[in-house]
Amino acid sequence: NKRRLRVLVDMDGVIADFEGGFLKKYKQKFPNEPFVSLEDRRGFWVSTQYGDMRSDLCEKAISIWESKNFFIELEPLPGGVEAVKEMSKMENTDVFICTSPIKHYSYCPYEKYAWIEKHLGPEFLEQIILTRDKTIVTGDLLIDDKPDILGVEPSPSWEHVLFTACHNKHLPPNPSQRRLLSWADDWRGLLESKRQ
Ligand code: BVP
Repeated sequence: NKRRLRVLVDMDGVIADFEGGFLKKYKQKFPNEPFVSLEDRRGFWVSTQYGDMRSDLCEKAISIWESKNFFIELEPLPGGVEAVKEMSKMENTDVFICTSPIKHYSYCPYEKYAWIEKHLGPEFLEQIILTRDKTIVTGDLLIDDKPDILGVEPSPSWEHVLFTACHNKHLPPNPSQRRLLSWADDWRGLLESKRQ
C-alpha cells in the first residue's frame, strides 16, 4: 500500500547517545590522555578527530566502541524513544530503525538488537535494518545525523533529514537539506509534509 509513509530512523546520534557514551568511557579508560569535549567535536568520525589530535588516539578511540557493553549501555537521547513509539502508532506509518553496525562484529549487532528490545520493546525487533549501505533501503524519510549518506545507489528514494548532533551543528547552512534540531523539534510536521 503506497499510501503509507515509511520513516527510517538512525540509531547512533539520533535515538542512542553514541557521543556521550563514547566520551564517558574514553575518559574512564584513558584518564591521562587528551580528549575532545562535545562542544569541540567536528566531523562525523570520532576516530578521525582523535587521530588528528595525536595519531595513537585513533586506535584508542576505536577500542572504546569495539568493547563489550559499549552499544547496549548507550543512554537514549532525550525524546527519541517516545517519538519513535508515537510515530509507529500513527495511522499509515511504518517506522524502521536503520543503523550501520561497526565491522568489528563481536558485540555491536547483538547489542543493537538488545538496546532496541530494552528501550523500544520486543515488537520493534521486527523493525530493525542493519546495513552498511542505507542508499539501497527505500523509504520516504531518513532521519540521520550523518551529513553525507552515500552508497551504491546514486539516487536514494528517501529524503535525508539531518538530525542535529554535536559534530554537525556548526556546518554551514545547506538549503537543500532539511534539519531536525532535536526530538523537541517538529517531527510530526516533517512527517505530514511527506504525505500526499
Ligand atoms: O556503528 C556506528 C558507530 C560507528 O559507525 C556507525 C555509524 O552508524 P550510523 O549512525 O551511520 O548508522 N562509528 C565508527 C567510527 C569510526 C570507525 Br574507524 C566513528 O568515528 N564514529 C562512528 O559512529
